[in-house]
Amino acid sequence: MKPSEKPGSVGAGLKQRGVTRREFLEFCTAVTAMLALPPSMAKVMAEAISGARRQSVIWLSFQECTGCTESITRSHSPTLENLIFDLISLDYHHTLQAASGEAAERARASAMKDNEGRYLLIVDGSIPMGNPSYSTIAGISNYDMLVETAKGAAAIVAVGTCATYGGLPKADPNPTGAVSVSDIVKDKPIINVPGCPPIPVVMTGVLAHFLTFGSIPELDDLGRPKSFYGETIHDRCYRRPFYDQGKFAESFDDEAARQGWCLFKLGCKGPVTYNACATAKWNDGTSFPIQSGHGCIGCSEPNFWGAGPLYKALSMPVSANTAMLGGAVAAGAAAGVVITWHNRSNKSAAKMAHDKVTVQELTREEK
Ligand code: FSX
Repeated sequence: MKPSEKPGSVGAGLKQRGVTRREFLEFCTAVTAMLALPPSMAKVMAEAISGARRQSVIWLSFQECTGCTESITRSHSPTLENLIFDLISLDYHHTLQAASGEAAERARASAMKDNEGRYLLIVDGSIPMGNPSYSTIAGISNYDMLVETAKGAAAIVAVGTCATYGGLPKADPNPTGAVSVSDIVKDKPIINVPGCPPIPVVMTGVLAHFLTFGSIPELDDLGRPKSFYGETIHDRCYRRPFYDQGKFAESFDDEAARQGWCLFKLGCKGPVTYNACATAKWNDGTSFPIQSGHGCIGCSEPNFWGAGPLYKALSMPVSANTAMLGGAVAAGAAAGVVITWHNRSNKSAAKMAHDKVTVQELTREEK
């Protein structure tokens, strides 16, 4: 009997639900494309996943707004339904599970016992260290629940900026003493999937990678998967040609904004924000904030909320181009080109080294 035919395997479950091999292969092709893997990996992924047992997943939610769960329910490739029913066994999730109270806690305890060392722990929300009673579940503090559940996990996925860096709860003055998952757990592989909330297909793509390879994807120095966080929003933004030409909207309702010019001067944080919004987009690939007329607010970067005003331009181009554009459009365009050249050379060097470019570095170069 092939592994994919064994009772309890994902393959057997797919067959039972009437999913054909061809359909599953198509699904795997979409996922490999999303993960920037070679097309040949689709077959490997199909074999690996269908022969495996459904992955036990425990999802803990701490100090957060439930935006991350809201977001994952919008996943289109794979859909949440695919994941829950076909690929994983979501053994604990406050918002999505049917069980409540003691039954829910029993489900967490038995998933931990039955899958010791093998289950995947997903965490959204930050952990309050100021006082254990600031946030509790079933009378257990967030800290205690995290430490207890992390112990037997194979790996941890911190989803959302709250879990990855502290996020909104950690914003000054950080009244609860909020910290991130990696501030507490030091002895487990942690994949950071920041964003407030994160892009749905990025969350599910990370899960699909783990299911296929049984390992975590290649991460950058902030623990983020390089396949999704390797480039800035600015690098892939469709308004980028306007930036390069020095064409900027000055207000949200001016003619330049109507023409779709660059939103940099209105505070767009795209140049220093690493995420896949411009390519993966949202709502089944429909759009992303910049496409709907608002600059990127940098929600997937550390210190989001504490990094400065949302509507103030990042650095020099505001004053440089204001002066130059006042005199001549051509001069403004030239400024854009020069700035772009500096930023690009910085970024390509950083990319080669898999380093990050910071606001400070861009500011320094552009002065
Ligand atoms: Fe935080 Fe997520 Fe922002 Fe909200 O769970 S990342 S506040 S979208 O909900 O944690």
